[in-house]
Amino acid sequence: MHVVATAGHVDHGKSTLVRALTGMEPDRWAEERRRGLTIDLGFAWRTLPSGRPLAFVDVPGHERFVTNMLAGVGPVPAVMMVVAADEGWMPQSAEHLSVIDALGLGHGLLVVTRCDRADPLLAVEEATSEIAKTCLGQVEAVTVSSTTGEGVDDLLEALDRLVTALPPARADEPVRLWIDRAFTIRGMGTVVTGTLPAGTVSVGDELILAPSGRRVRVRGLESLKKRLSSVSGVARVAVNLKGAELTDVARGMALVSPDRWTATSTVDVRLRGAGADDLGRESILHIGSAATAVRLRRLGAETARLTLTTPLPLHVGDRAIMRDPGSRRMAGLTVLDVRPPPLNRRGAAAAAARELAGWPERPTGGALLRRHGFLKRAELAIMGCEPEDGPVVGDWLVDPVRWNSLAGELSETVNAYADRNSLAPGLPVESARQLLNLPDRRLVEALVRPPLRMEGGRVHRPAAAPTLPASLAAAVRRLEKELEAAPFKAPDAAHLADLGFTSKSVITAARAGALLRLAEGVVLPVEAEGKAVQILSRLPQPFTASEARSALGTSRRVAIPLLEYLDSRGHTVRVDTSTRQMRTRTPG
Ligand SMILES: Nc1nc2c(ncn2[C@@H]2O[C@H](COP(=O)(O)OP(=O)(O)O)[C@@H](O)[C@H]2O)c(=O)[nH]1
Ligand SMILES: [Mg+2]
Repeated sequence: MHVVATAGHVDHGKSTLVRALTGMEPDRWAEERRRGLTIDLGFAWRTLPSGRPLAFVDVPGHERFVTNMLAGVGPVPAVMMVVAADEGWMPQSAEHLSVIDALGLGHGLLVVTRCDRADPLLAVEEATSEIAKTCLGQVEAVTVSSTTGEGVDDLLEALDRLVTALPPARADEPVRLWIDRAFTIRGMGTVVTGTLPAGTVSVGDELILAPSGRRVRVRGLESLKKRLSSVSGVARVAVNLKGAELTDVARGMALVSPDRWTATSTVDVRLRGAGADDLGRESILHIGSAATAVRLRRLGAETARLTLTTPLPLHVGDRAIMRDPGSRRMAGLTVLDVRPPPLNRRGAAAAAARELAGWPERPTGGALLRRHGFLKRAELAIMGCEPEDGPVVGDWLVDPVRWNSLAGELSETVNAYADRNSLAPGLPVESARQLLNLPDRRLVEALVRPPLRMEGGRVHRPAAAPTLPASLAAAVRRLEKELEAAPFKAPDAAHLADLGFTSKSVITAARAGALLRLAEGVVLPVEAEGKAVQILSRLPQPFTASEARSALGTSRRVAIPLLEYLDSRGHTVRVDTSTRQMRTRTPG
């Protein structure tokens, strides 16, 4: 099934058109029929010439009911923009089109109605050029008269073409059914309806009512008045709920899959559209059928942190609308983070803005990991992201750059502890966890790499290294100094001698952990290991030895044994004969 919403100025013939197309009455309320005015959403459906069922969500055009319009269009993937031939482009046509544009709806049709009253040519031209400026782009235009029936068959053909072009919805996505109606049916109990954009709902499923978190069960299901045992999006569905009274449910709430969503009241977003700069600190956030007051704190030119009055089940990548009902200013937004870190420190807002500025339109798991450092696999799923790579420890996913710098911090922390407590047997793991601000002790344990070691629940540094003879220590310092700017330009044999090394003293210094001896005569300072991991983590993965060589700014003589050393230390892993990748993938 497919679902299409109407849009357009009041009295331009949207409801009459839906009636002409379906033979059903979209204006459900007596008051609507008495006043000849759509106030709330209407629902109707029919079978297209191709045999496919198509449902319509008819929205009110009057500006007073724009919240209802937004609730109807919010979860729907395609629209029918309606303009009357005898009135042409009007303010509400423009406002509805901005809503469509802000939501990023990419599929639609132009229908010029009331063609028996006026030549549609001008209205078609005007509307086509307005629509072309938005994400709908060039749309097909159909002219009809709902009273004479002229053009209705052409419109049905055009609707068939429109739905054929829609990208298929995925049946395995997590369910989020925004509720647009709730009522009771005698003998059945509570029923809610909505447009299911993707995912599958089946009789017997347990779902969560957001934002309350109440667990409910699907007792029965209907779509287009047919009883079904299972429905996949896109579809209009009516769900008979067990575990909820009518007073527990309302428009704007959502039924969601357990463990796949979090109801959040703080989000970081990217704003877009002409109205974005003029939005005040208070406005209304509209997504799906929900509308809630939000406070806006600007981070950067395009990014902001929103605090929601009512928590909503949101995923990163969600598109929504911010609208100020007073000034009617409006902007579209994309959700970037649903669990943003607090902005406590000075300069935290500016840092967040810099960080988010580079994020892709649909945030990736890598970007979220870079920001949060560590996330459990399940947390990433709840945020709306599939992890790109396997967990590092238990079910923890880790940002590779952060992970690498933590290894250094752990070693410093352990050394500092040992210096202060010369008699104590190593730093307790729990203390290390707290000092490094890690969420799980297992992460500390995984960070312990030679020369550090774990013993008796404590992290120990190596037994006091044999101190190097002063002349050798001086040679090591000269090497370090010389390679400060070019850490992978290992000196050749003659130059090593100039620095004060002999082939024997190189081995002594390497054993003491004062330098890295990668191969006969190939020597680097110990910091080279961490620096190499950092640089290689930023390469597109996997990479070849020669890509690694040029990123490290060195020669094959150094690159090949260095890569083999990194393999042996577990930083890199061979993918095939010519490529390697980091064990934890590149963020981004
Ligand atoms: N002559 C004529 N009148 C129409 C046509 N379509 C709608 N109307 C009339 O236009 C008025 C507004 O129609 P309605 O469907 O309620 O508009 P909506 O507010 O966009 O839903 C009503 O009086 C309709 O009878 C049409 O194709 N031809
Ligand atoms: Mg109407």
